[in-house]
Parts: sequence; structure tokens; C-alpha cells
Amino acid sequence: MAAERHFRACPLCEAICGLEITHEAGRPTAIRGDRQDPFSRGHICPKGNALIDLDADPDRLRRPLRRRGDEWEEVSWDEAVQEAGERLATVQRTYGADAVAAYLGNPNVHHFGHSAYVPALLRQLCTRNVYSASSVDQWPHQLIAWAMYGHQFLIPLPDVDRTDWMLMLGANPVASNGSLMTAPGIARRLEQLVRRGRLVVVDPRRSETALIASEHVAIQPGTDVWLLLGLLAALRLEGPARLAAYEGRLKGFAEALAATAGVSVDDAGRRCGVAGSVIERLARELYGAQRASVYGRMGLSTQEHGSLCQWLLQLIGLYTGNIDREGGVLPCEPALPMTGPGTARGHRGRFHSRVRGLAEFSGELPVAALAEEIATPGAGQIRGLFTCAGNPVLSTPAGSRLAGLLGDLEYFVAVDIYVNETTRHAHLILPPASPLTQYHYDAVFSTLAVRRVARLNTPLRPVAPDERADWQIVNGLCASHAAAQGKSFTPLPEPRAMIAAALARGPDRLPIEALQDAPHGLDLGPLEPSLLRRLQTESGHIECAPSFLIEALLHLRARAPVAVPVGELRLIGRRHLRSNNSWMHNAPRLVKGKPRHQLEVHPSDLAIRGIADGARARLRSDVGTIEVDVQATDTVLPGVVCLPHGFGHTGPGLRMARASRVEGASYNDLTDPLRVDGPSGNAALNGTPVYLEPLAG
Ligand SMILES: Nc1nc2c(c(=O)[nH]1)N[C@H]1C(S)=C(S)[C@@H](COP(=O)(O)OP(=O)(O)OC[C@H]3O[C@@H](n4cnc5c(=O)[nH]c(N)nc54)[C@H](O)[C@@H]3O)O[C@H]1N2
Ligand SMILES: Nc1nc2c(c(=O)[nH]1)N[C@H]1C(S)=C(S)[C@@H](COP(=O)(O)OP(=O)(O)OC[C@H]3O[C@@H](n4cnc5c(=O)[nH]c(N)nc54)[C@H](O)[C@@H]3O)O[C@H]1N2
Ligand code: SF4
Ligand SMILES: [Mo]
Repeated sequence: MAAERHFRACPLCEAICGLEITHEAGRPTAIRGDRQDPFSRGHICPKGNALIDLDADPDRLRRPLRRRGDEWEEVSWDEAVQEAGERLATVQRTYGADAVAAYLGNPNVHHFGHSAYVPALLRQLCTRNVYSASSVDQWPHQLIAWAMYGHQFLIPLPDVDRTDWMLMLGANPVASNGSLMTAPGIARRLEQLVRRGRLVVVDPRRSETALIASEHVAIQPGTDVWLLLGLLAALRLEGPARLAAYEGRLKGFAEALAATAGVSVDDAGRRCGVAGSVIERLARELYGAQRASVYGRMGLSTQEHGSLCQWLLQLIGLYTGNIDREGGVLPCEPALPMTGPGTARGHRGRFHSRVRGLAEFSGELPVAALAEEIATPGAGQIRGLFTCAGNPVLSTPAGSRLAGLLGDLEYFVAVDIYVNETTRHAHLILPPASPLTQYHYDAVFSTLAVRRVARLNTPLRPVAPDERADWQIVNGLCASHAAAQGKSFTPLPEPRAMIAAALARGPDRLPIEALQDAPHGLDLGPLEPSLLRRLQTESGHIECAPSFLIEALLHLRARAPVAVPVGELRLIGRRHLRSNNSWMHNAPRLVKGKPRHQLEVHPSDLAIRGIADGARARLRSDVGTIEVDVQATDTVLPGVVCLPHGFGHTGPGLRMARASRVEGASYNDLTDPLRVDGPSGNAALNGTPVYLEPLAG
């Protein structure tokens, strides 16, 4: 059979690299980076190649499975979709609408057939119990964008290709390929920045990105808020705020600065473990740079002060005049609009979680509250669950506790492609056909891209007769759930029509045919200042001093510093190029070679505890205990230990042959659902207090 070529964007991470897929009758045989993609220019990482494994994985489900005790039986699509809608409706009829919860995982945003269709199902379920991976990830970013700029997706992005000086906190794009900064081939872009200017990486670990940076500043986990306060103090000494560009559009800037005042640089430095002289020098460089950008990611958002950090970063950006400026930080205005009229701006605190009273954000509750909402009896208790492309057992705090509760649910339906740590508890699994059979447009990642780009991904092969596309499954669930309530439902049109309609509403009025004719994607040019024109706050101004942030800051400042208890360590995470959260360990191409699950520990911390390099040891938190293989390294600060998340493919009932042989335990068996970022409710996964002990002890 003759080999053919197909071009599409990789669906496996935010970098959306163009892929050149060689295939025989729609089955990929080789994949490489698409050199003609104007954005990624041939870049590819090991995961791009592993798409071959993921597409052909024999463990990947293709037909619905219904669980009978420990056994699974295949059911027809019609019967399965009918059953799921009816059973969810029955739970809601018996206990009320909130008794059914939904959890949406990360891959939702990578598939148009999920992201554009699931909202209709959520509207129909009409439950307050909606959760997603966003609240173990980037809620602080969305919250601050909403509070200051009026829309949760008006997120200023570092203009990485044109900036001269960049401060990067809590991000490791050389391993993660970049996040809230879609920039394929980010390592090369950063190397170019280092050649023309400076990149300063702030991280408790000498990460892969720190290694290529101009400077690595080691910081104590969870203390960045003090570094940022110190930087603001030092900037004041450098000179006045450069606000001319925001003339007449700033509200509360003086008030916000006043709330940060009175922290001395040395005080701030003591709180975060960075010398005052370093903070002063960084402020001088930042203030003096032609074009500077400030960027913080997971290490900053999944910690106890995530929202304060994101807010202070914006204030620093404004102070130095770098917000909404070429070479600074500015939002992308994509061809398919995610902001503006008719889009979900966001809201906060319209209702609260039943048990702990955590505020909703944009109609969702923090996933740190999910387990307690299932476990706690009373009106509104969760008794039914719908998950879509999520693995909360490995990915959310106290995952093993959650796993113990999933089995008690009256009904649990998962839209997922594997029987994994979460879905093995489901009554029914509905597996969508491969993304390679679908039209797809990266609505989210072209909103977060460091250039304006547009691409229509077209199917490589049709959906097999016994398979269903994601959007068909969701449409079907809406229909059967509506019918069970005696309501009607008009199915949403197929993805290509939805994409075409959305593009027609966009600033470029791009006809879908233009994209169909451009298989490598279109480059629509660099980022341009647009924030002031696009502000969606009620005042029409940049809201610099939202009261809930001022309060949170004053609260923090009133707290006396707490000494770290003897023996306590701080746990932080890491990502490896060959992983993606919890779900790619079944791809042989990604798990071959040396193990990557070890706990990194500073040699001095091993010596004190009498633990040898390479030994097995016990890692304990207030929430749980796991066994780890330790690895001595001075890449982490003393007092800090580092473990990747997404491991722990153990326990009965998994149907992932390769993943089950991958060593390593789950980070989230240690994380505490009570540790959240106050303003957003986002889980504080980094900085978890832990104790390391020899196994025999
Ligand atoms: N300790 C710790 N925990 C973390 C993090 C951390 O850094 N440290 N990171 C957090 C972050 S940033 C995120 S985004 C979350 C992720 O949290 P989740 O999204 O809950 O977890 P994933 O591991 O990404 O699981 C993805 C699920 O989607 C399924 N899947 C894959 N492809 C498809 C598809 O095409 N369709 C469908 N329907 N299903 C599919 C997989 O089988 C898997 O069940 O984890 C968070 N958890
Ligand atoms: N290979 C791979 N790529 C991925 C993923 C994956 O699992 N594997 N997941 C994808 C997803 S869903 C996301 S959201 C992105 C995330 O992408 P990134 O935001 O780049 O996430 P990480 O690689 O976890 O980098 C976080 C860094 O923060 C540091 N850190 C921890 N605590 C602190 C702290 O208190 N302060 C500071 N300053 N730093 C701290 C950690 O040491 C780490 O280097 O990656 C995406 N890409
Ligand atoms: S960096 Fe790797 S996983 Fe991410 S889009 Fe590119 S090829 Fe895919
Ligand atoms: Mo994420």
C-alpha cells in the first residue's frame, strides 16, 4: 500500500506543533515535525511521535463498556448512551440537580468535539457541582484576568520572541513545552532570548529551563509572593511607575501600590530565601530593560498564594510599562474569539461549595472540594458523576481518598479511552474515536499563542462504523438526558460547521475554506497591543485593586513568619518531556529507557536521615504515605524534595498493560485538599509539607 502524508497539529500539549504524519490507509506509520508549519517550523518532541502508539494502543477502548462487579461487558452505542442519560436524570430526579457532578479533565481543551459540546451538557445538567482540572492548574491566572481585565481569558502572554528581558517564575517550559504561552520549540526561542538579552528563572529546583537561562534564582517553595513584594519595593527605588500608555484607563493603581508598601527589600528577601541585593539587581535590570516580560506558571499558581502572585506580576508589568506592549506581555487576539461579546467573561462567588463554602469561579467549584462533596451526607450530596477526559484519582489532591468514594456512587459514567485509576470505578465508559478521525480547531491554544495563528485540522481517516466521535457521544448524552426529563434537545451541528461559524464571528472573518486550503496552518502575524481596547471590566478600566485581593494581601502581611518544623521537607513537582500528567504511560515509546519516577532529594537531607542514594524510603504527609525511590541531587535546595505527578498505576482493575508496569507512586496521595489558594480555591499542590523516613524505621 502506498504511503501518504497528512498534516495536522499535535493534540498532545499546548505547543500545537505541526506534524507531518506518514500513513497507510489512515494508519500512521511515521511522524515528524512539519517544517512547513509557519509557527512550529518542524519542531516535535517525543510525545508527538508517540501519537502512533496512542492511536494504535490495543488497550484503547473502542466500544462502550459496562461494569458488572469486577467484569466489563461490551454494550451497543445506542443502549449505552441511552442508559447514561437516563441514569443521570434518575439520580437528579431522586435527589435534586446538584446530586450529579461533572469533572472535566485536561484533554477536553485539546479536542473541539469535547470543548465545544460539553458546555451544552453542563447547561442541561444544571448542577452546581461542576469541577475541572483548571482548579488544579491555572485558576489564579483566569481569576486575575477576570478581576483586572474583565475576562478570564484576557491573559497577557510573554512576547517571548521579541522580549529582551524575562522573569520566569515556577515554570519549566523546556520540559513542559510551555503553558499559557503556546510557543512551539520554546527551548530554541528561549536560547535566542538568552543570546539577545536575559532570562531569569526563579525556581526551588535547578530545572531544565534554569539550565539554559541566563540566571537561576533558587527560592523557597511558596514564598514567591515575598519576592514579588520585594521587587515592587525595589522598583519604587529605581524610579516612578511608567503609566503613560495606560492614561485614563487605570483604576486603583495607587491603592494597590499602597497595599504593597512598607515591605523592605531585605525583609522580603529573608521571607523567600533570596538575597536583598539580588532582588535589587533584578529590579534594576527589569526597570532598565527596553522590553521586559514577567511570567509565572504552575509553580506559582498551584501554591497557597497563587492569586496574589499573579496579581503582583500584573502590577509589576504595569509599573514597568510592559503590559500590552510589544516585547512585553500582551494578550493574543485570535481568529476564533474566546473573549468579547457572547463569550463567558467569568464570575466569582455566585454560590459556594456546600461543605467548605469555597467560592465558585465561572460556574465551577474547586476540585479540592469534590471528595468532601461526595462523602458528606445531606441535601445536595453528590451521588452521580460524569467525567470527561479526566483522571482525578491521580491528578487531584488526596486522589486515593477520592478513589475510595467513587465506588459508592449510585451512577458514574466516564467519557474516556482507558480503564484507568478513575474510570475503573465507573458503571459505564464511553470511549470517543481517535482525534485523528476528527475536525479540530485549537480555540484555546490559539488564544494563548505568542503569535496569531490559525489552523483547521482535518480527519486523517473516517470514524470506523463501530466507533463514535466525542461530539456525537456528548450530543447523544444531551438527547437521552433531555428525553428522560420529557424535554427536547436540538443536537449541535458537526464540528466543521461550528468552527466555520465561530471563525466568521472573529476579527479576521476567516472563511473556513481558506484554512482548508492551508494544511500547514496560517500565520496571521505577531501579537499586537489590544488589551486596552478589549477590556471587559464593568468600569472599562484596568482594575488594579480588587478588594478581595487587597484583603488577601493584608491578611498575608499580618501573619508572622512561621518556622519550618524540624524534619519537615517541602514537596514540589516536575514534568518530563516524555510524560503528560497521568495518561501517556501506556505508550511504549514514552516509557522505555530509564525510570523517571524518583524523588529528588538534596544529599544533605539524605545524610541526616541515614538514607542511601537509590534506596527506597517512605514519604509521608498529613494526608497519606507512599513509598519512593530516592535520588540524591543538588538540583533541589536543601529542605525541598521533588517528585513527578501522574505516576501510581497500581491497584486492581486497570486495563493498561504497559502503564501498570511503570514504577512510581502518586504524588497526589500526599496532597491535601485543605491546602488551597485562598482567593481562587485552586489546589496548592506544590510546597506540600512532607517527612522522609527510612523504610525500616
Ligand atoms: N501533584 C500534581 N498534580 C497535578 C499537577 C501537578 O503539577 N502536580 N498538574 C495538574 C494539571 S496542570 C492538570 S491539567 C491536571 C490534569 O488532570 P486530568 O485531566 O484529570 O488528568 P490527566 O492525567 O490529564 O488525564 C486525562 C484523562 O483523559 C483521558 N483521555 C486522553 N485522551 C482522551 C480523549 O481524546 N478523549 C477522552 N474523552 N479522554 C481522553 C485519559 O485516559 C485520562 O483519563 O493534573 C493536575 N495535577
Ligand atoms: N512533558 C510534559 N509536558 C506537559 C505536561 C506534562 O505532564 N508533561 N503537562 C501539561 C500541563 S497540563 C501543564 S498545565 C503544563 C505546565 O507547565 P509548567 O508550568 O511549565 O509546569 P512545570 O513543568 O510543572 O513547572 C513548574 C515549575 O515550578 C517549580 N516550582 C514548584 N514550586 C514552586 C514555587 O513555590 N515557586 C517557584 N518559583 N517555582 C516552583 C517547579 O520546580 C517546576 O520547575 O505542562 C504541560 N506540558
Ligand atoms: S511539544 Fe510535543 S506534545 Fe507538544 S505539541 Fe509539540 S510534539 Fe506535541
Ligand atoms: Mo494543566
